Amino acid sequence: MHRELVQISSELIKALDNAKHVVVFTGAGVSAESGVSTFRDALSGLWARFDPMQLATPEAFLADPELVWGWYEWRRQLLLKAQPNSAHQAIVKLAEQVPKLTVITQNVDDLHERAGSGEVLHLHGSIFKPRCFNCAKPYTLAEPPAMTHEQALPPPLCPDCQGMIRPGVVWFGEALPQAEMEAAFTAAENCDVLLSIGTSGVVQPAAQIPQLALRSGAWVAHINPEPVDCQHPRELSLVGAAGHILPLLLTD
Ligand code: BV8
Repeated sequence: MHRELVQISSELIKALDNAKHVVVFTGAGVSAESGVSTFRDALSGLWARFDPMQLATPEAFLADPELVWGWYEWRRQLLLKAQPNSAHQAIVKLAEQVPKLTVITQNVDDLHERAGSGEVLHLHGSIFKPRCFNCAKPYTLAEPPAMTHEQALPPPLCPDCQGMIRPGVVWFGEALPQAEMEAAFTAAENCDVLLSIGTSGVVQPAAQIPQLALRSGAWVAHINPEPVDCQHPRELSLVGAAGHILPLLLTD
């Protein structure tokens, strides 16, 4: 039988056992085993010819609101059908095993919350919190239209000012929410262990968080099927899927 051995250093286990504050920093990979395509997976259907970086911008939305709104509604509909996976559940269990755990996510889904994580710092907003592009008033979405196929959709209009409703996410070129960013950076500076789970570490300024924790004296473990190049004795790459690796880090 093929036994997949994941070398989890005894120092990391000791650091976790002694940790007073653990930070979990997640990217799209933590939702991959829920069937949610990661941000860099090829886009499908109508949007296949686009790079997500091109679509996830205010310029793209203003240029073609129906194309961009349709993409988000398609993603929202898929997310409503997705379930949290064993990685999300292991993070909830970890929170019961350490004195303090802070969850920071780049994801716009609500799978951490649906698994049972309490406060989640969303650095890139939420696909479930749309607002008016013009007056920023929050908008309550009805159930997504039954999109039988990937299609462009006209965004709803704001009941107050008739502006277009936009997804409640942070687009490229937009500032991250100040309060969440400050809380995330403070947590990274004050934690003993940071688990960086399922992120390609490309998007700034979120990508600075693991290095900030490292510089502040924490252990940093990257959990990813792709090995992550580590430059520091307290930085480790645990190669594998989050849903497989995270349960290994829990005490019984
Ligand atoms: C800003 C919401 C300034 C939208 C997203 C400095 C240097 C270079 C560039 C910049 C810089 N500063 C700013 C920039 C520009 C830009 C940027 O970073 N560009 C990069 C890409 C070149 N940043 C910005 O524009 C940011 N804004 O800085 O504003 C400013 C200040 C003041 C005033 C005005 C402006 C805003 C960035 C936010 C963009 N929005 N999301 C949406 O979702 O539609 S980012 C988007 O990418 C998602 O949130 C996603 O989470 C995120 C990052 O991607 P990952 O999560 O890492 O996902 P990815 O697919 O890349 O990787 C998945 C990983 O999982 C892989 O490694 C894979 O191996 C792994 N995996 C797969 N399966 C599993 C797994 N891991 C574990 N288990 C598995 N089973």
